[in-house]
Amino acid sequence: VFGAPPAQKEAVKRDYGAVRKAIADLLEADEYDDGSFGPILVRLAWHSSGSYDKATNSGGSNGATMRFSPESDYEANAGLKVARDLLEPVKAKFPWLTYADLYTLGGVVAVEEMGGPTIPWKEGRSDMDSGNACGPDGRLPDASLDQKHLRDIFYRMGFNDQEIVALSGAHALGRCHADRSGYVNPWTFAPTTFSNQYFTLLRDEKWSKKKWKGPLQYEDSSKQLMMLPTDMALIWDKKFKPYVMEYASDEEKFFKDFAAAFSKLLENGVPRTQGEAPAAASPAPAA
Ligand code: DDH
Repeated sequence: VFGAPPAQKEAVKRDYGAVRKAIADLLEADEYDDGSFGPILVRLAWHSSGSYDKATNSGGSNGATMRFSPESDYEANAGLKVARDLLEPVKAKFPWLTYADLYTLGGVVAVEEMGGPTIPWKEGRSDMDSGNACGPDGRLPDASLDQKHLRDIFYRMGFNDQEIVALSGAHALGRCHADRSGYVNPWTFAPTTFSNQYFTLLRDEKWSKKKWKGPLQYEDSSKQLMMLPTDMALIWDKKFKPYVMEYASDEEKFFKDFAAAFSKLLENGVPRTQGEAPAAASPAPAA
């Protein structure tokens, strides 16, 4: 009996393992910053996603709208062109891959390659083809502000206090650049290793105001490290502080909570049919 021909097999095998490898191969760079593009890829994934507004279900990683003006020019996104340009050859090699999936997977691979936890991630984001869908400016946190601002920004995305502290632990990675944010220096002594060092330093170091003409930031006793006002808010606020102390003494707990919160961040606003989202990205219970 001759029935209909078997459904055409998808012409291109969507090999995400090969994509992950291509991203991992880009990370090491002796001449760049502290020797890795990992931190800036994490920041790209975060800023692509952190534009999410739960109330209106707008913004977020779906769409990869940061490729377009005005979002590409928002002050908070200064410097991220480095990360977007870095990923272009990966997009060229795998044309079926969306930018929105690439920008989020870039952060996931970077965290994992720098020694962090496995981050539940799933493909399925689509790309917008213009800047019409860019969220408004001002949805990302302003480092000069306080705990009230942190809560305004992150509650808007659907996060609770524990998740705010866990996500902030990403500042174990990377550094500030005077020409991008106005701030200088890294947060930790190992800025290309994912660890709980951000929390141990917040807990153990004596942080004082840096004496300089730049924006208010804090420095440790060696004067090599930094904290932003919003970082300091995590130990000054009595509800945030217990999580800082917990993550400083229990790196495994930090890794577990970071993986869940970062996965949720990258899922925010991504249209999914029920049961389709990666397991750990389901909403965390309220604190
Ligand atoms: Fe951040 N971040 N971030 N951050 N961030 C900067 C760099 C990096 C704030 C401000 C700054 C998160 C939260 C906050 C990373 C990841 C994450 C810089 C320096 C500023 C300023 C930029 C520059 O000069 O190049 C503020 C404020 C907050 C907050 O209020 C909570 C979160 C949630 C993440 C995350 O990934 C989950 C990373 C990585 C960097 C290092 C980038 C680099 O180039 O190195």
